[in-house]
Amino acid sequence: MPLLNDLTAAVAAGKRADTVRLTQELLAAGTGPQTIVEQGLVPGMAIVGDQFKRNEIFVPEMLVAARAMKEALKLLEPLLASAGIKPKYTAVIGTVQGDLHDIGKNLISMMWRGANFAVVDLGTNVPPEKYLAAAQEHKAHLVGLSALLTTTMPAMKETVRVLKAAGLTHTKIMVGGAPITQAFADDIGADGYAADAGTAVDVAKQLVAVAA
Ligand code: B1M
Repeated sequence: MPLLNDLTAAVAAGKRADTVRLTQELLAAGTGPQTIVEQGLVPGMAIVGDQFKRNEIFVPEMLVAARAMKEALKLLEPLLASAGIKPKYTAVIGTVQGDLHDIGKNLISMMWRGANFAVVDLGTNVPPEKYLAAAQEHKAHLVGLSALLTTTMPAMKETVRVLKAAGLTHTKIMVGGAPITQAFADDIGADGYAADAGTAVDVAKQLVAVAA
């Protein structure tokens, strides 16, 4: 549908006013809110994620696109809620204990929302027990840990240990952040690792597909 394609392009370009207008036009034309999310907004954020992975765009452009999507979601969320439609997968995310950096974590959170995950953001300086409680409470398919300091990498390791020890069978753990590598992720027993926000969406989708 041309309007859905226009919406995808508007989100990818971070055009907030166009994104809202096209969402309103699609609703007025009788398009369901779920279709608008899945076939209009989510593909737009997927384009942004791919461009970011290829270094064609940078953090500011991603933030602008995510804000455009957020404005459209404000219109759609009440309609989705009243129709009882929820995202299929839930993710919990936070920056590990002792670490106050949240710009990267917020980007991942926005990109996961853009991929139609329900995201519970625990903020920064999150102790292992808080991740565990949130994963249990929200029956999370995915728990995301971010760390920006070499000094907080042990907190990431401890969080993975606590989550694994709890035996959450359908919850996968994904880690990332500037000092984190695939080798470290493997070493601490995480289920997945991503180096950037675009890859974090691909890895999240792979992990939940296995967990579900
Ligand atoms: Co801090 N800081 N900082 N800092 N800071 C770094 C990380 C540092 C490398 C700077 C430096 O020395 N060159 C250094 C760490 C050195 C090290 O550990 N080896 C450092 C330090 C030392 C500190 C303090 C200790 C400084 C001090 O007080 N002496 C202190 C620590 C406070 C604390 O956390 N307890 C501190 C404080 C701060 C500010 C508060 C001033 C501020 C944070 C503001 C905020 O986040 N709200 C800050 C900032 C801004 C930085 C730099 C400049 C930028 C970090 C950033 O936001 N990058 C950083 C130096 C740098 O990176 N150039 C630095 C942009 C962001 C989009 O990237 O977070 O890497 P990033 O996220 C990426 C990927 O890593 C990945 O995807 C994201 C998007 O591509 N990713 C994931 C991240 N999380 C992921 C999770 C995933 C998957 C992928 O799955 C779940």
